[in-house]
Amino acid sequence: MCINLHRSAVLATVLAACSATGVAHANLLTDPGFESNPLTTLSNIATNFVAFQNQWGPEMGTITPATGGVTPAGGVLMHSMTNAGGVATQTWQAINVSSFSALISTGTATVNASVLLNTVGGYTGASASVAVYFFSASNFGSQITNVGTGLLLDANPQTWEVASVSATIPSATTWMIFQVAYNNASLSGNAGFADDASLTIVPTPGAAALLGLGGLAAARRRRR
Ligand SMILES: [Ca+2]
Ligand SMILES: [Ca+2]
Repeated sequence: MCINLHRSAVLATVLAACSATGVAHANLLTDPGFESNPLTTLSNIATNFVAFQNQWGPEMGTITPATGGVTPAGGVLMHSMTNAGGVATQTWQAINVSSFSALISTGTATVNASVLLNTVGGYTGASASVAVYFFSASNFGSQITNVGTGLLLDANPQTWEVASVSATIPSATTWMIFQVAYNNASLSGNAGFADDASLTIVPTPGAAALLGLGGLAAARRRRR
Protein backbone atom coordinates (compact mmCIF):
# COMPACT_ATOMS: atom_id res chain seq x y z
CA MET A 1 0.00 0.00 0.00
CA CYS A 2 1.26 3.48 -0.85
CA ILE A 3 1.11 5.74 2.19
CA ASN A 4 1.41 9.49 2.58
CA LEU A 5 4.53 10.73 4.34
CA HIS A 6 5.34 14.32 5.20
CA ARG A 7 9.06 14.46 4.49
CA SER A 8 9.40 15.23 0.81
CA ALA A 9 12.61 13.24 0.30
CA VAL A 10 11.03 10.18 1.82
CA LEU A 11 7.85 10.84 -0.15
CA ALA A 12 9.80 10.90 -3.40
CA THR A 13 11.31 7.54 -2.52
CA VAL A 14 7.91 6.09 -1.67
CA LEU A 15 6.38 7.43 -4.88
CA ALA A 16 9.24 5.93 -6.88
CA ALA A 17 8.71 2.60 -5.15
CA CYS A 18 4.97 2.74 -5.81
CA SER A 19 5.62 3.57 -9.44
CA ALA A 20 8.11 0.75 -9.78
CA THR A 21 5.64 -1.79 -8.42
CA GLY A 22 2.83 -0.40 -10.57
CA VAL A 23 0.10 1.65 -8.93
CA ALA A 24 -2.28 0.44 -11.65
CA HIS A 25 -1.92 -3.08 -10.24
CA ALA A 26 -3.09 -2.16 -6.76
CA ASN A 27 -6.09 -3.97 -5.33
CA LEU A 28 -8.92 -1.43 -5.57
CA LEU A 29 -11.13 -3.19 -3.03
CA THR A 30 -11.30 -1.87 0.51
CA ASP A 31 -10.85 -4.53 3.19
CA PRO A 32 -10.37 -7.31 0.61
CA GLY A 33 -9.79 -9.85 3.39
CA PHE A 34 -12.96 -9.04 5.34
CA GLU A 35 -10.89 -8.14 8.41
CA SER A 36 -11.87 -4.61 9.44
CA ASN A 37 -14.53 -2.90 7.37
CA PRO A 38 -18.02 -2.71 8.94
CA LEU A 39 -20.63 -4.25 6.66
CA THR A 40 -23.32 -2.20 5.02
CA THR A 41 -26.15 -3.78 3.04
CA LEU A 42 -26.57 -4.66 -0.60
CA SER A 43 -29.71 -2.53 -0.81
CA ASN A 44 -27.83 0.48 0.57
CA ILE A 45 -25.23 0.14 -2.20
CA ALA A 46 -27.88 -0.45 -4.86
CA THR A 47 -29.63 2.78 -3.97
CA ASN A 48 -26.58 4.97 -3.25
CA PHE A 49 -23.19 4.07 -4.76
CA VAL A 50 -21.56 7.28 -3.50
CA ALA A 51 -22.56 7.07 0.17
CA PHE A 52 -21.79 3.35 0.49
CA GLN A 53 -18.76 2.98 -1.81
CA ASN A 54 -15.75 0.96 -0.62
CA GLN A 55 -17.84 -1.08 1.83
CA TRP A 56 -18.94 -4.69 1.63
CA GLY A 57 -22.71 -4.99 1.37
CA PRO A 58 -24.11 -8.51 1.76
CA GLU A 59 -27.65 -9.53 0.98
CA MET A 60 -27.41 -12.03 3.86
CA GLY A 61 -24.06 -12.41 5.55
CA THR A 62 -21.70 -11.76 8.44
CA ILE A 63 -18.01 -11.53 9.29
CA THR A 64 -16.80 -14.58 11.19
CA PRO A 65 -13.67 -16.25 12.56
CA ALA A 66 -12.94 -19.93 11.84
CA THR A 67 -16.10 -22.02 11.97
CA GLY A 68 -17.44 -25.34 10.70
CA GLY A 69 -13.94 -26.61 9.94
CA VAL A 70 -13.23 -23.61 7.69
CA THR A 71 -10.25 -21.39 8.60
CA PRO A 72 -9.91 -17.92 7.03
CA ALA A 73 -7.63 -17.99 3.99
CA GLY A 74 -5.94 -14.82 5.25
CA GLY A 75 -6.00 -12.98 8.56
CA VAL A 76 -8.38 -14.16 11.27
CA LEU A 77 -11.77 -13.34 9.75
CA MET A 78 -13.73 -14.20 6.61
CA HIS A 79 -17.12 -13.49 5.06
CA SER A 80 -19.96 -15.94 5.69
CA MET A 81 -22.87 -15.89 3.22
CA THR A 82 -26.18 -17.68 3.74
CA ASN A 83 -29.45 -18.23 1.89
CA ALA A 84 -31.05 -14.87 1.15
CA GLY A 85 -34.15 -16.23 -0.56
CA GLY A 86 -34.55 -16.20 -4.31
CA VAL A 87 -31.85 -17.63 -6.55
CA ALA A 88 -28.61 -16.33 -5.05
CA THR A 89 -27.08 -14.69 -2.00
CA GLN A 90 -24.76 -11.86 -3.04
CA THR A 91 -22.26 -9.43 -1.56
CA TRP A 92 -21.23 -6.25 -3.36
CA GLN A 93 -18.65 -3.52 -3.15
CA ALA A 94 -19.04 -0.35 -5.27
CA ILE A 95 -15.88 1.35 -6.51
CA ASN A 96 -15.41 4.74 -8.17
CA VAL A 97 -12.93 4.11 -11.01
CA SER A 98 -13.13 7.56 -12.61
CA SER A 99 -9.48 8.15 -11.66
CA PHE A 100 -8.68 5.52 -14.33
CA SER A 101 -10.71 7.31 -17.02
CA ALA A 102 -7.68 8.23 -19.11
CA LEU A 103 -6.91 4.53 -19.55
CA ILE A 104 -10.46 3.15 -19.52
CA SER A 105 -11.71 5.60 -22.15
CA THR A 106 -9.21 4.20 -24.66
CA GLY A 107 -10.98 0.82 -24.50
CA THR A 108 -7.67 -0.88 -23.69
CA ALA A 109 -8.08 -1.40 -19.95
CA THR A 110 -8.63 -4.83 -18.40
CA VAL A 111 -10.25 -5.60 -15.07
CA ASN A 112 -9.05 -8.68 -13.17
CA ALA A 113 -11.34 -9.83 -10.36
CA SER A 114 -10.97 -12.82 -8.08
CA VAL A 115 -12.11 -14.20 -4.72
CA LEU A 116 -11.39 -17.30 -2.65
CA LEU A 117 -14.40 -19.49 -1.89
CA ASN A 118 -15.09 -22.38 0.47
CA THR A 119 -17.94 -24.19 2.21
CA VAL A 120 -18.31 -26.15 5.42
CA GLY A 121 -17.92 -29.40 3.49
CA GLY A 122 -19.52 -32.77 3.62
CA TYR A 123 -21.54 -32.12 0.51
CA THR A 124 -20.77 -31.42 -3.12
CA GLY A 125 -22.30 -29.10 -5.64
CA ALA A 126 -22.08 -25.71 -3.93
CA SER A 127 -21.85 -23.20 -6.76
CA ALA A 128 -20.58 -19.65 -6.57
CA SER A 129 -19.36 -16.90 -8.83
CA VAL A 130 -17.34 -13.72 -9.02
CA ALA A 131 -18.57 -10.93 -11.27
CA VAL A 132 -17.95 -7.30 -12.16
CA TYR A 133 -20.72 -4.88 -13.14
CA PHE A 134 -19.82 -1.81 -15.18
CA PHE A 135 -21.61 1.57 -14.89
CA SER A 136 -21.32 4.89 -16.73
CA ALA A 137 -22.52 6.87 -13.67
CA SER A 138 -22.93 6.46 -9.92
CA ASN A 139 -26.25 4.64 -10.07
CA PHE A 140 -27.47 1.13 -10.87
CA GLY A 141 -29.60 2.35 -13.79
CA SER A 142 -26.45 3.28 -15.69
CA GLN A 143 -25.26 -0.32 -15.97
CA ILE A 144 -23.45 -0.98 -19.25
CA THR A 145 -22.86 -4.72 -18.89
CA ASN A 146 -21.39 -7.31 -16.54
CA VAL A 147 -18.99 -10.25 -16.67
CA GLY A 148 -18.60 -13.21 -14.35
CA THR A 149 -17.25 -16.71 -13.85
CA GLY A 150 -18.90 -19.55 -11.95
CA LEU A 151 -17.22 -22.24 -9.87
CA LEU A 152 -18.41 -25.62 -8.53
CA LEU A 153 -16.84 -26.07 -5.10
CA ASP A 154 -15.37 -29.26 -3.66
CA ALA A 155 -16.55 -30.92 -0.43
CA ASN A 156 -13.34 -30.21 1.49
CA PRO A 157 -13.52 -27.35 4.03
CA GLN A 158 -9.71 -27.24 4.19
CA THR A 159 -9.34 -26.08 0.58
CA TRP A 160 -10.04 -22.56 -0.64
CA GLU A 161 -10.86 -22.40 -4.34
CA VAL A 162 -10.36 -19.37 -6.54
CA ALA A 163 -12.97 -17.88 -8.86
CA SER A 164 -11.61 -15.27 -11.25
CA VAL A 165 -12.68 -13.26 -14.24
CA SER A 166 -10.89 -10.88 -16.61
CA ALA A 167 -12.50 -8.61 -19.18
CA THR A 168 -12.00 -5.49 -21.22
CA ILE A 169 -13.56 -2.54 -19.40
CA PRO A 170 -16.25 -0.73 -21.42
CA SER A 171 -14.80 2.68 -22.34
CA ALA A 172 -17.62 4.67 -20.68
CA THR A 173 -17.14 2.99 -17.29
CA THR A 174 -16.76 5.26 -14.24
CA TRP A 175 -18.09 2.94 -11.51
CA MET A 176 -17.87 -0.81 -10.92
CA ILE A 177 -19.52 -3.24 -8.56
CA PHE A 178 -17.54 -6.29 -7.46
CA GLN A 179 -19.94 -9.16 -6.77
CA VAL A 180 -19.45 -12.50 -5.08
CA ALA A 181 -22.49 -14.78 -5.09
CA TYR A 182 -23.54 -18.25 -4.01
CA ASN A 183 -26.48 -20.13 -5.47
CA ASN A 184 -28.88 -20.45 -2.54
CA ALA A 185 -30.14 -23.95 -3.33
CA SER A 186 -26.61 -25.27 -3.83
CA LEU A 187 -25.67 -24.36 -0.24
CA SER A 188 -28.15 -26.90 1.18
CA GLY A 189 -28.70 -24.64 4.19
CA ASN A 190 -24.98 -24.25 4.90
CA ALA A 191 -22.82 -21.14 4.75
CA GLY A 192 -20.66 -20.20 1.78
CA PHE A 193 -17.47 -18.36 2.67
CA ALA A 194 -15.39 -15.72 0.87
CA ASP A 195 -11.95 -14.26 1.60
CA ASP A 196 -9.02 -12.48 -0.08
CA ALA A 197 -10.96 -10.71 -2.84
CA SER A 198 -9.12 -8.70 -5.47
CA LEU A 199 -9.98 -6.22 -8.21
CA THR A 200 -7.27 -4.60 -10.33
CA ILE A 201 -7.25 -2.44 -13.44
CA VAL A 202 -4.35 -2.90 -15.84
CA PRO A 203 -3.59 -1.88 -19.43
CA THR A 204 -4.79 -4.70 -21.71
CA PRO A 205 -1.57 -6.63 -22.48
CA GLY A 206 -2.46 -7.42 -26.09
CA ALA A 207 -3.53 -3.86 -26.77
CA ALA A 208 -0.30 -2.53 -25.27
CA ALA A 209 1.69 -4.86 -27.52
CA LEU A 210 -0.29 -3.74 -30.56
CA LEU A 211 0.27 -0.10 -29.67
CA GLY A 212 3.95 -0.91 -29.30
CA LEU A 213 4.04 -2.56 -32.71
CA GLY A 214 2.16 0.40 -34.17
CA GLY A 215 4.74 2.74 -32.73
CA LEU A 216 7.54 0.57 -34.13
CA ALA A 217 5.93 0.54 -37.57
CA ALA A 218 5.55 4.32 -37.45
CA ALA A 219 9.20 4.67 -36.47
CA ARG A 220 10.21 2.48 -39.43
CA ARG A 221 8.10 4.58 -41.78
CA ARG A 222 9.75 7.74 -40.50
CA ARG A 223 13.22 6.30 -41.15
CA ARG A 224 12.43 5.62 -44.83
CA1 LIG B 1 -9.60 -12.69 5.95
CA1 LIG C 1 -13.21 -26.33 -0.30
